[in-house]
Amino acid sequence: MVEGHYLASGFMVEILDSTLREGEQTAGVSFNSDERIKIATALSKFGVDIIEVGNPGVSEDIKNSIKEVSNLGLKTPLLCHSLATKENIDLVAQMNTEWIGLFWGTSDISLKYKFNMPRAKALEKITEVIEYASNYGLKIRFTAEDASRTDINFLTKVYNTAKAAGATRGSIADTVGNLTPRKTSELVSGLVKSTKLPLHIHCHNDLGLATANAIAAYEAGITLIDVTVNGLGERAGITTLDELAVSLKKIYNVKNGWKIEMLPELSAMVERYSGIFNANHKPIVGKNVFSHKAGVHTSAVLKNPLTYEFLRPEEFGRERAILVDKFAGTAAVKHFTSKLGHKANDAQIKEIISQIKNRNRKFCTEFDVIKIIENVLGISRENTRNAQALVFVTANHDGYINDLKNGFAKHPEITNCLEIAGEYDLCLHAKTDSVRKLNLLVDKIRSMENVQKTNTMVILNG
Ligand code: HCA
Ligand code: CU
Repeated sequence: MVEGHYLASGFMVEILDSTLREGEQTAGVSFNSDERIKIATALSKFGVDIIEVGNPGVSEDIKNSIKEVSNLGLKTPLLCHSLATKENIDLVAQMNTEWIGLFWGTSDISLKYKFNMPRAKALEKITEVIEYASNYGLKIRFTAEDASRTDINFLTKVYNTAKAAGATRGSIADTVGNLTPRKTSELVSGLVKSTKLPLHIHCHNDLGLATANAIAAYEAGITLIDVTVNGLGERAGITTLDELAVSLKKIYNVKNGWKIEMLPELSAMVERYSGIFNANHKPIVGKNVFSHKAGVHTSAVLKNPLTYEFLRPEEFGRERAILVDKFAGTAAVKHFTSKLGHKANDAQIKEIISQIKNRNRKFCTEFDVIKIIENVLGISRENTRNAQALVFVTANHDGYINDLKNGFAKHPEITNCLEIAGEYDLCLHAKTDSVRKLNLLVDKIRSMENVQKTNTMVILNG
């Protein structure tokens, strides 16, 4: 079980990223060559230890893209996934990757319903394909598929058979996501003792436990953990790169040189290429995860962010937000008012809070708050003929950026539209002659077809 000393030991562990293999098995996802190259390059820069690039046997375009990625000469070793067939192994051997990942279902359910094969026959098959692949000089990761539902004695035999046939590493696949942290811990520590192969783990997220199980495997001495960016994969996906890497760094103090500051950018890139977007409260990269809302929280965070933050936004190139709406208290409203460049006395702050709390609308937006503050303070922006904002926009998919740009260009109140790199695709400059019009314009942009998400910053002086 979990040993206390592991918690502080910071021992290193490897990460294999499978966004380009498991990730592309997500419903509705297909990467093109250019996207594969960009994802692989970014993963290598981030510092994963192995990149699983796909199975060249799936389609001609995947085969060609794998070749292109392998021709990049990245410093990170590449692995091709392969069925346990000679044809597929022959194909992988042409891809010029260091690793091949072979897999065979070992649970009784797999043996009976997928292969109709007794255990002894499965061991023969595993030996045969591993020997065949080692003739090509490939490093072999052998995965016991559905390992987490495989009889433990047989599973041990499987890995030892794989080792005897020439496998370099073994992998424990929790193919249907039935493990728990405690079961993972017992399974991994048992297998680390009973097999001679360095072991990997591949945790599916059917119960939302994929990251917790991967962490339990780390504590129990696993050599490598499989992940995907944004947790993509079959059904509910697998362990998420950002959550795993940041947990290992922050809780276990591991010494791996992962560039965690790249995570938001990597996540945004994969969101765009996959068309699968994260929830706003997705850990680490979600839009809201460095925002503080309730009065009790914001007043404490303004004194010291440590009060309600374990992770610091600066570590990821992100910013903390102090939100102001009906939950806000004195500290947040004072903070916001002074950010606007205004001074307010206690009575005015009280009045502002009261108006915010008693607004008879479902939401109180930043624009509404500005309006209330300026009304209470007797400052009128309504007639300044100068209400401006920067609106950052992410398109649903790369292909829609131009359509959006063309749409925005027709809009006289959008005075500039720039394509930008990173989480957002476009930055718009919007200029109107009243806050009300600006508010309407931003609402319109938000509801436009192919706009995935927006972030609006009101220009205070300019
Ligand atoms: C699959 C199943 C797999 C294989 C893992 C591996 C699993 O989609 O082929 O080969 O390491 O979860 O068991 O992803
Ligand atoms: Cu899988």
